[in-house]
Formats: sequence, structure tokens, C-alpha cells
Amino acid sequence: MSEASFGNPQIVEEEVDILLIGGGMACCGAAYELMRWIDGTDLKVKLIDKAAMDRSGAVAQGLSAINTYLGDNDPADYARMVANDLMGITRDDLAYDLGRHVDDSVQLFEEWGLPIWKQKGDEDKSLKEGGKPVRSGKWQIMINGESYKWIVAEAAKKALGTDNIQERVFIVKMINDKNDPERVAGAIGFNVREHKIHVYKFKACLLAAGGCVNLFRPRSVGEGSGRAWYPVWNAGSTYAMAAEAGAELTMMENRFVPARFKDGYGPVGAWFLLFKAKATNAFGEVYMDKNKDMLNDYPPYGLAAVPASCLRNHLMMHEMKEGRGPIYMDTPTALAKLAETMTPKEIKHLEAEAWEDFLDMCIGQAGVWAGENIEPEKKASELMPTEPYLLGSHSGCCGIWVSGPTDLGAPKEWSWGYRSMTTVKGLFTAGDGVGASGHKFSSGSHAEGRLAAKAMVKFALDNKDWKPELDTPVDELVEEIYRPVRTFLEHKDYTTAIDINPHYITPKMLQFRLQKIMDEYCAGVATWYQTNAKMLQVCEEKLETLKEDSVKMRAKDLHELLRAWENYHRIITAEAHMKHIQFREESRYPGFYYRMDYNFVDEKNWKCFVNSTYDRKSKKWSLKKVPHVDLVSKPKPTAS
Ligand code: SFD
Ligand code: AMP
Repeated sequence: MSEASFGNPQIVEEEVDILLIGGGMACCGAAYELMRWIDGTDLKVKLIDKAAMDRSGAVAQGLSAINTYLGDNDPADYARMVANDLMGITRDDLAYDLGRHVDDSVQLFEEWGLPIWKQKGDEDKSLKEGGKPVRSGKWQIMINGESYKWIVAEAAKKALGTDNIQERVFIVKMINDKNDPERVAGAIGFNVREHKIHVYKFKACLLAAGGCVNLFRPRSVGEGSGRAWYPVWNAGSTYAMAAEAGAELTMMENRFVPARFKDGYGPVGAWFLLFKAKATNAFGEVYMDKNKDMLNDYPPYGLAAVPASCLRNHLMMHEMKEGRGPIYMDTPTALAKLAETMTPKEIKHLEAEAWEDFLDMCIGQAGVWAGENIEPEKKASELMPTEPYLLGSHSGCCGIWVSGPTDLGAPKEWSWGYRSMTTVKGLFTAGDGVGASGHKFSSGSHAEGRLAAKAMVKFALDNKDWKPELDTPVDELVEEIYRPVRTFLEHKDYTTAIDINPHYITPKMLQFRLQKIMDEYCAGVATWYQTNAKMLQVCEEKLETLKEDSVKMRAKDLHELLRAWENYHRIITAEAHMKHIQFREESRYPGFYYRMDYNFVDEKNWKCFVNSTYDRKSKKWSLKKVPHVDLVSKPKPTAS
């Protein structure tokens, strides 16, 4: 064989029993759990991450809180909170199941070395020994988490063994089975450092490649370009690849628009919950109090102890739209209040914690404070609603429709055999991949990966004699994946300026085009998150042309090839998002987006899931309503 080169990649084919796509929280959980169940079997496992597991995914920079730890809380209350925050439409079976399993993951993190803040007197007691954590809120606990991902990845690597891990391979698509189109048999991707294409065949696969970032024009432009709240490298691969394989998606209309510290995207949770800070308009008025009556327009009609995240945005944006911005997080008052009963040394420590909150998980925000001379004890910081993100593990619930647990009284249509399996046989998901749940966060994503792993082992053993066969010849797939490279090599000498060429479009330009379309027509920041049927129709047409043009993307190196395929995944995800918003004729998430032609929540007609499927051949989407059933307002299910 000739030496592999840019235009001529080496093809590496491999067959395993279980493939994990992603090396984030969910896949690290899966890796750890798998090894407990495959002991004594001859099952082969492999994990593929586009990046390096130690710092890949959303927890790359670290975190300063674990947002889901139940402790003495009831899993049914947890499921109620998740439903409330996501405006009533979540799968209580998935949330309850997660609630009853998540603490075990957190206790493992501590065992592996993650420092968890403890209450006075309990400093030397682990969570497992009954040590009481410092809670910032009812569900959240504080950690010293700069090295959080490193610690969790180390345990996953140890469990799996480094020979069973392939880093820096970007998976481009799932391949269905030749004999059963509703089953998945393989995946294909390319190495981002070497000229190699990897083809994997398997019996079961966990697709947990995170959420979708950068499908909307971000607020950060120019010098700040590339800065975002959620991880820029999570490009909708989970949703796009699952959809193309035929998996049913759910609630893709949902998005998360986090209110964040302006320009650095610093999270607000610790400030609201731990430091008890208040957010105000420019005139010092607390908009959550001032605009409280606005909540009465929306379910649960003033009954919730904590208004949903989207409604908190809704009340905040009201001030901005009426000209009473900027919005501020009143850090000086909060710190002064806490300091009232403290010694000077304790006050210094408190101020250090305020900085550490950002240094642990969002260093850029500490940079903004330093660069703008902001001392939080003296000066308030601006808050801003960011561009929309698509995710299923944080305060959002878009994702894939999965099979749930069987013991919680859920409708039988919600469970079809193996926990966490999608509607495509052999294809499982977790974390940001699982739709209609949410509020799992880092710990819950890890736990959900573990739930999926156990079910995958069972699936692989139940299908021991089944042989995967790919429905498309490998040569054809390779040609498709390397098309941007071929396009570049064929046309690069047509002009003297490498970026200007009538035969191709650079991935960067294509990304700008996608972001502009989504921003201006699909309720991005440009229109204060507003859209209507007419705008969505324009969006649809523009996305169709963009999809056509995406085959003209060039790749002048492996980095651009990565960017090209990330964009492709973003386009499919964006299309799903747009289609779902178009289908749901109401504004279920005021503060996240508004359908101005249906600017209300319509409980009668739309208290239901919206599910969709994509036909890879015709490139058409089909959408339907799926009944929602409330499980947690009924008597508490018995935990197994
Ligand atoms: O402050 C491919 N999150 C928070 N969780 C908490 O518990 N506490 C917090 O404090 C949280 N906050 C927070 C959080 C995230 C971020 C970015 C910030 C702040 C700034 C949320 C969690 O991090 C999140 O819920 C989980 O990480 C989700 O887990 P998972 O496994 O679903 O996704 P991942 O960890 O991002 O991993 C994705 C992996 O996939 C890889 N990948 N690999 C191969 N081929 C492809 N095509 C791929 N595409 C992606 C990635 O490299 C990665 O390994 S706060 O806001 O509340
Ligand atoms: P954030 O930093 O905004 O991602 O939030 C971290 C955690 O705190 C999540 O569980 C949020 O739901 C929660 N949270 C953030 N802000 C508030 C608030 N104002 N009231 C109640 N919970 C909040």
C-alpha cells in the first residue's frame, strides 16, 4: 500500500462488541460501569473521543459545583423540579430513575480524589460516610473542581485500559445494518492528526458526543470569537448522527439561553444560590420581585417555589426591552451581607471563593474582571442572556427519545427493552443525548452513561451471535468524508488567494452563514429570541440552500476537515431545531424563544412531546405529537 497522505488516507477497520462515541461525562461513566459487567465475558469495548479525554467536553475547564446530588431529597421531588423548570413536559420516568442513581457517581468522584466542600464538623467525613456537603441550593453541592474532568477521565481510563481508547478521532456518521435498516452496525470517522480513516463495526454503541454550540451567531465576535458558554467543540454530532441513522428525536424545539455574566459567560448559579445575590435592572430594582405578576400568565401559574429558568429570563428581558438595562448581578450587596457576621480573615476567604468560582470553571470571566478592574465586593457585574444552546443535560431538554425504566408505571410505549436505547436497535445515548429530561448536569450525565452501559452489555450478550454488516461500502463512505479534501486539492490553484475561490466555501464562512440564518430567522439574539411562521419559512429555505452548498466545503488540512464535518452536524441539528419550533404552535419557553404568532403557552393543545425523525435518503423530516403523562403527581413510586 502506498504511504498515507492528505489526499490518500489509510483505512483502519476494526470490530468490537461495544463502541463508546465521546469521552465526556457520560462516556466516562459508561466506561467505568461497563468494566464491572463485562468481567468474565469476552466482550470487546472501545472508546473514541475527538479530543483528549482528560480535558474534553463540557467539563474541560472544570466546574465549581455539582448540580445534581440528591442526598436526603426524594427522587420524585427531583423529577418534579425537572418538570417544573422545563415547563411541564419531561419524562418523569427518566428523571426519577436518574435521581435514584446519581449520588453513587458523586460518591465515586470523591473516592477518586475530587474535593467536595463539607459542612463544619464534617470536613473529614466522606459523603459515603455520611459527611454533609455544603449545598449552594437544594440540589447543588460545592466542589473544588478545576481538575474535575481529569479525575473522572482517569478512572474511566483505568477501567477501560488505554489500549481500548482512541483519542483524536472524529466520528462523522453512523452506518446502519445491511440486513436491518432499523439497526446500527458501524460508525466511521477520521483521525484529526494523522491521515487515517477509522471504520468500526459493533453490536451496540453509546453515542454521547455532547450538545450543540455555535449554531447561532454568538454575542462574542471579533477578538472574542470562539468564546462561548458551553463547549465550542460540541457541534451537534449526537443529534445529527442519531437522526441520520433514523433515531427519533424529541423536544428539539427546546433550547437553553443561559443568563450569564456578560462577555465572559461566567455561570450565575453560585452567585444566586450560594452568595444569595440579587439581579437588578439599571435602577437597582429587583426584576424578579417587580415583575412577579408576569409569572401568572404561565404554568404552573405562580405555584412553583422557583420559577423556571426560561421565565427568569422572561422577567429579566422585559426590563431590557423596556429600556431599563443593563442588568446587574449585585455582587457588592451580597458579599457585604454575608460579611456582616464574619471576621476579616473570613471575609478575605469569601472574596477568594468568589474568584475561585470562575477560576474553577470559566477562567475567561476572571479575565474580564481583571481586565475591567472589577472587584466584585465593590462593583456589580453585568448579566446578559446569551445566544441559544442545544443540550439535554443542563437546563434544557432537547435530544433523543430513549427507552426508560420499566418499574415506574410509565406508559408502555416509553420502554422497549433496553434502558437508554434509542428507537434504532443497538444505538444508545446518555447525557446531552437524552431528550425530554434535563437537569442531570455533570453528575447525572455520568450516572446516565452508567445506566446505558449496563443495558448495552446485556444487549451485546443477548445478541452474541449477531454479525454486523454495513449497508454502505467503505470506499463510498471514505469518498464522502474526504470530499472537502478532494474539492480543495482539485481547485486550489484556480486562484491565487487560497480563501477566495468560486469552487469552494471555507468551513469558517459556512459557519458564519449558518449562524446568521439561525440568528435572524430562528429566534436568536438579533430579534430578542422572537420568530414567527413566516420567518421560519425563510429560515427553512435558507437552510436548504446552505445544506446544498455544504457539499462544496473545502478542507485545506485536517483541522478544516474537522470544521467541515462539525458544520454539517450543526446544520442537521439546526434544521431539527427549526422544524420543531415550526411544528409547536405556541411559545412553551418564554425567555428562551417566542413564537410571536402564538405568544402564549397552550396547555390544552400542546402539553405534549414533539418527536421527529429524519429520512437520510429523501432528506425530509416527519414530526408528530406524543402524549405527555405526569407520573410524579401520582403517589410516589417504590424505588427498586
Ligand atoms: O455552572 C466527539 N455543566 C455543569 N454541571 C454541573 O454538575 N455543575 C455545574 O456547575 C455545571 N455548569 C457548567 C456545565 C458545563 C459548562 C461548559 C459550564 C458550566 C461552563 C454541565 C455538564 O458539564 C454537562 O451536563 C455534562 O458534561 C454533559 O455530559 P456529556 O457526556 O453529555 O457531554 P460532554 O461532557 O460535553 O462530552 C462530550 C464528548 O464527546 C466528544 N465528542 N467524539 C467523537 N466524535 C465526535 N463527533 C464528537 N463530538 C463530541 C467530546 O470531545 C467529549 O469528549 S454551570 O453552568 O451550572
Ligand atoms: P447556572 O450557574 O445558572 O448554570 O446554575 C447552576 C444551578 O443553579 C442550576 O441547577 C440552576 O438551575 C440553578 N440556578 C441558577 N440560578 C438560579 C436561581 N436564580 N434560582 C434558583 N436556581 C438557580
